[in-house]
Amino acid sequence: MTETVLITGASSGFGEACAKKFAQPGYQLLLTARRLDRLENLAAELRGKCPVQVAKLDVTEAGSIASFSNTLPADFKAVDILINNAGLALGLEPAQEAFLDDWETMIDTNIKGLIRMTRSVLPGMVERNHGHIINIASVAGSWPYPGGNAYGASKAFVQQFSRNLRCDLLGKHIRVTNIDPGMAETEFSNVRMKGDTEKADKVYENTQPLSATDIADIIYWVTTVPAHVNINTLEVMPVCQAWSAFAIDRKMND
Ligand code: NDP
Ligand code: 8X3
Repeated sequence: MTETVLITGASSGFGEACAKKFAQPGYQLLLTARRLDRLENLAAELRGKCPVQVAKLDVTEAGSIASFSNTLPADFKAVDILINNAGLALGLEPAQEAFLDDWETMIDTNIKGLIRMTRSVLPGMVERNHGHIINIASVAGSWPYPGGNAYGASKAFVQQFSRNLRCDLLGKHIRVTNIDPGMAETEFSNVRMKGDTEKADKVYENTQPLSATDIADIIYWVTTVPAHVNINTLEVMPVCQAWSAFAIDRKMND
């Protein structure tokens, strides 16, 4: 049976690496993002390996998701694996200085986009009693850090939404997996630093971060364990990353 894999945010980073990983016999790919030119180039590269469809889709626009679903070719309508990957961080300012627009964009993309995609695909999975939803959250959803404010909170939503989906889907052959990557070198920091390449490069300076391929390999693996096995959540960091001691201010009472 050919599995249809729908990937959001397939134009770079984890999404693009997932497209390359799943591009093999037994799969067909639905690649979505806002940058259609990138998707078309990727599809041209992968079409020799498996069937690929691309669609411009902005997860922050409900209409974009509806028109995408309505225009899918009949043989691509039954999604077996949904990789809810589209997402972003904007800024690292402390909460009192952060831009409300940035917070709203993160919420619209990381939370509302992800639940819209899920709501659009899930009824079909339930009807067919078959499917796997993979939500990309982050270590930032579990562990606070300065400037993580709305980004981390949006990823905490994804983690709990993933667990709650499992409760609602009990009794169905539908799996839900939450993936929490740590520091990975993609376009993520460029987006977060709003195009300041120097600042973005500093994030990875003198480290060996995770690569997009590392994450794609993990995502592929969680879909290939036996059908009765559900990987609920998987947190992964590069070896060079760990936690730090509690921060304690010793000057406040001076
Ligand atoms: P990239 O910036 O390389 O990729 C992000 C992808 O999301 C792009 O393909 C982009 O496509 C897409 N995207 C952004 N906004 C929208 C939107 N409104 N509608 C549709 N697609 C959108 O970063 P990563 O690959 O690193 O990020 C992928 C996911 O992984 C994100 O959810 C991120 O939060 C998460 N993550 C990343 C980590 C890291 O260190 N890199 C660690 C932990 C989690 P386009 O612009 O073409 O629409
Ligand atoms: C991205 C990982 O640590 O930069 O979600 O927030 S981190």
